[in-house]
Amino acid sequence: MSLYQPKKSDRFTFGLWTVANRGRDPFGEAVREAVTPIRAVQELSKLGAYGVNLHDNDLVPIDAAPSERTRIITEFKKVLADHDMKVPMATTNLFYDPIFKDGAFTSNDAKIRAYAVQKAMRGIDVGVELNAEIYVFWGGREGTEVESSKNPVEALKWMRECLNFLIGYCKDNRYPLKFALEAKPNEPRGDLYLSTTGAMLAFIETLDDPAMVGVNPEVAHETMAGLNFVHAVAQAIDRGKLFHIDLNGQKMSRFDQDLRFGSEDIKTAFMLVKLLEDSGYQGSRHFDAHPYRTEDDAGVWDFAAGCMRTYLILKEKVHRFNQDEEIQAILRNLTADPEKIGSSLHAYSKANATRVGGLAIDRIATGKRGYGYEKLDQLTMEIIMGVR
Ligand code: DIG
Ligand code: MN
Ligand code: MN
Repeated sequence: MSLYQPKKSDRFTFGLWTVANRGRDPFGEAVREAVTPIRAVQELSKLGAYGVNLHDNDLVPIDAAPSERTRIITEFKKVLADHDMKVPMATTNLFYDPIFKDGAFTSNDAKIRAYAVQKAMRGIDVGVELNAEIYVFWGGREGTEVESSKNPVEALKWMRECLNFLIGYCKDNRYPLKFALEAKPNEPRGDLYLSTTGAMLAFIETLDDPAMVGVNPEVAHETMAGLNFVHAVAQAIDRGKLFHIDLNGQKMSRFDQDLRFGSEDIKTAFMLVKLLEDSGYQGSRHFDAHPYRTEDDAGVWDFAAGCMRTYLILKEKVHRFNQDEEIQAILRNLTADPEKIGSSLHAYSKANATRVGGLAIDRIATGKRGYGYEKLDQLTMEIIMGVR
């Protein structure tokens, strides 16, 4: 087996909507036939994926009769079992249907908020039936174009009450799900509420059961806003809230491109894989991306294979980085603290205050220190470029 051949233990997953993407965009018609959920399971299993994820309507049409719903889910569960594929994450499509055009959980219309909660309850039922562990909420329509249309504080209260209602629904039914909130700064709305992972982390603490709720950061979404995605993920890890992640590629300050993982900023992709692997992240390596509009059916599977292969190549480079003695010696020297000054900052005490307050630190000499970052970054780049 090749070093870069995906294995089930790598926990690579794809949304059904990724390989089923037909290449439609705001300026062009679909260019590919849709890949059915069953074919997605079959083909992704062949490529070595661990599982697929889905919005409710990726599998069950929004107007399906209960008998049709049952038939579809039963058939899908069999295909999953036949191909040893899991459904670690599920979510609700609260953004495609016209009813949500001014929001779902933050709609001005209580009937629409109620319909969104009803649809999410049914979606949660499907997710639990498929043994999902994580339920993602991405508020694609939770935002504004006309700021005067909605009091933003009221909108956040509506978002909170809908999520609290669904937390209650899961607890009442003893569903073992955890929620993961996904931020995005804009698109398809002019501005989206709770636009960054950091904003979501603060919002989670205002919910009825914060422990049940984490985040699902997406590479493209923080990058669109010009933010450092690795730092966003680090903050989630620091809070024990990285419940899921959406991996893809993105050029800074553009529309949401959802490109193949690693296809753009390779250094960020490397540092992200390093953070996930070094931190011991145990969740899905989930790709929320889609093939270029230029691609035919063969290109769809090139896309899927490329996402996983790039992750594994970068994972092997992280191992090289961590084993590279020259790099590790530089890193050790950077944090060297022979006088154990750092330990005095771990917690306040009169003794530590006396010690820290009494330290004679030569500001001028210390300010002259060179950090050797040019060499460190060159060595890092040489690992990424494959010459170390
Ligand atoms: C878009 O980035 C969103 C939707 O595709 C879905 O709700 C979520 C799941 O990863 N990501
Ligand atoms: Mn996206
Ligand atoms: Mn996403």
